[in-house]
Amino acid sequence: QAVFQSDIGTLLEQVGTGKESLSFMKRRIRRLAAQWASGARRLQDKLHSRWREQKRILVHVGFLTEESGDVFSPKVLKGGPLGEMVQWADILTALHVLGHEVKISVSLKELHGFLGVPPGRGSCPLTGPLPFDLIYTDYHGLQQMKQHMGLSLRKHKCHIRVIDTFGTEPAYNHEEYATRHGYRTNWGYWNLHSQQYMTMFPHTPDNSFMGFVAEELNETERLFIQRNKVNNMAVVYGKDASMWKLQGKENFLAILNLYMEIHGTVYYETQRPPEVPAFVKNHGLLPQQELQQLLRKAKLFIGFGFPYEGPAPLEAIANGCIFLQPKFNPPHSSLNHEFFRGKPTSRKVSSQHPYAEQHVGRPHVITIDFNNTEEFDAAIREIMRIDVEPFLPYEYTCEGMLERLHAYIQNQDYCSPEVLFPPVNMSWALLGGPFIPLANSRIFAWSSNMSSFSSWPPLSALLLLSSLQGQSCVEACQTEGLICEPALYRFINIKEAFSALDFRCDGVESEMNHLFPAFSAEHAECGLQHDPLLFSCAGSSPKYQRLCPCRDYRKGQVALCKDCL
Ligand code: U2F
Repeated sequence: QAVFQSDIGTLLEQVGTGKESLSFMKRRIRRLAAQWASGARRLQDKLHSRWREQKRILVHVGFLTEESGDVFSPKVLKGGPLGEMVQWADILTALHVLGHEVKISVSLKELHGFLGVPPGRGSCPLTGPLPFDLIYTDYHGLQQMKQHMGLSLRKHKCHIRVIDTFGTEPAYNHEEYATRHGYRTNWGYWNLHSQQYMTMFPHTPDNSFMGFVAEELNETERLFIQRNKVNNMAVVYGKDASMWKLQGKENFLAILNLYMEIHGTVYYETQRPPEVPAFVKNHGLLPQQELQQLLRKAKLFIGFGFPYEGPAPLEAIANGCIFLQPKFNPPHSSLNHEFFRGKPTSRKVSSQHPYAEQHVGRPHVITIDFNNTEEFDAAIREIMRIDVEPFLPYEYTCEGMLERLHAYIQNQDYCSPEVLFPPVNMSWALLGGPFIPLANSRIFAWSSNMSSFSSWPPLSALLLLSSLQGQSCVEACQTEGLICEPALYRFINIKEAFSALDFRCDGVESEMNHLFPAFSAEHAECGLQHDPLLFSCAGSSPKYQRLCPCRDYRKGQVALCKDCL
């Protein structure tokens, strides 16, 4: 049984030393320890001391290994990316606090040691059982495991979870399909279940949302912040001078400067970086704790378009700032933007921080066209005028992250073969299928009279609907206030789903197509998905109306359905 633990001493010992990245992670773990402990207490109460299985977990942080080049560690104090380190520190803490048996590896040598693979002999299959129930790693780590575990990786890969910042879509993950249909990238094609990829934000329901945490405030801090907000103080998002290079920046910085005192936290060695105008008060790169203090005073946190989808805007909003960011029109994606090129997703990024735009929104987040001077000017004046309270979505609190990770660890299972295949029930033919219509809608629920199949999320969460032509299942579920749930696809990948939705099929084909199950009106053809690894919420075509498995979600915790805990 797993027992919640609030003492982080043993975790800190395990994280090791010798790299700036590890020191950064340890400082963060220490700083947030009390917050994790109280999150754990609240979750424990909520779960009423339910039995939780203790898992043996290996965390292999591939991008920090020397063997992958470790480009991040030397830049920790120089304005390089910290988002990944923030997330790994939080994952480690969450696993530890949940009471699992965690081993940490940041080198090939440690990886070999933990897996029991003899070192230095190239690809050497792991004989015997895997000594872990779960392995959290990243794309670099996956590559290393392939090289050093050889074929045995295939046998054990259902135990692997890949921390993948921006997400991987099923069409890119499926090796054969990706190669045949132009979705092959340097990263994808591992033939995992798409939900084995875990992202930093809930970018796509095809992957599991792992997340991280931001600082939580107590009542005294909240009051202090509200009393001490400086209405004309702005902090610019961007710790590296290159992030200040946005075209047209002079224009809107000049406007901002008319109204507000502008602060920056841009790394510099000896002199002010030329990209940062003289009227900006640059503090240099700050330790996380000091950045929080600055954000507590500031009213505005303003992004220039890069970095994409980082943690800092959530920290700013949690400290009572308004986040002002540019809208991207057209949206940025791997098809049109260098940064995303080669990433295994075609997701359209509609602003610098789509999560902030879509899941938080006004008054905490204002997303506008920065080239429109009048709109920009009006936004600044509005920001100075309105009062906003500090806000942190539940899913980014310690309790929220612990709750989500607990649910994944106890319920997600990619090892048993039945997670792939549709249920078969002889009596459906007589009863017309397992779907029953909800009153006054085109949505169908799973009939509870039908024999129960084991599933997580449970079948009680399943709601079947069809998309419009040209619409993805992400969008179709969203328009009904629901979320697409790929784990439930196997239940709607049956002929009976087409009849429930009143699609008259002249023919039924089973094909490898990431848009299937779907109906083609032109040919009155119904297409079932041939390969369950291709079940995909993302993807659309004007030719098809897709069949979508949707579910509800908990307020502030989009990863979990109401019956999921
Ligand atoms: C994102 O990475 P970044 O590291 O650029 O993300 P940020 O949002 O800037 O913030 C990461 C952390 O840096 C901290 C801050 C955040 O928690 O508290 N920090 C700080 O300690 N001192 C400072 O002066 C300023 C910030 C994203 F997370 C990555 O996944 C992407 O690879 C990257 C590129 O899009 O953007």
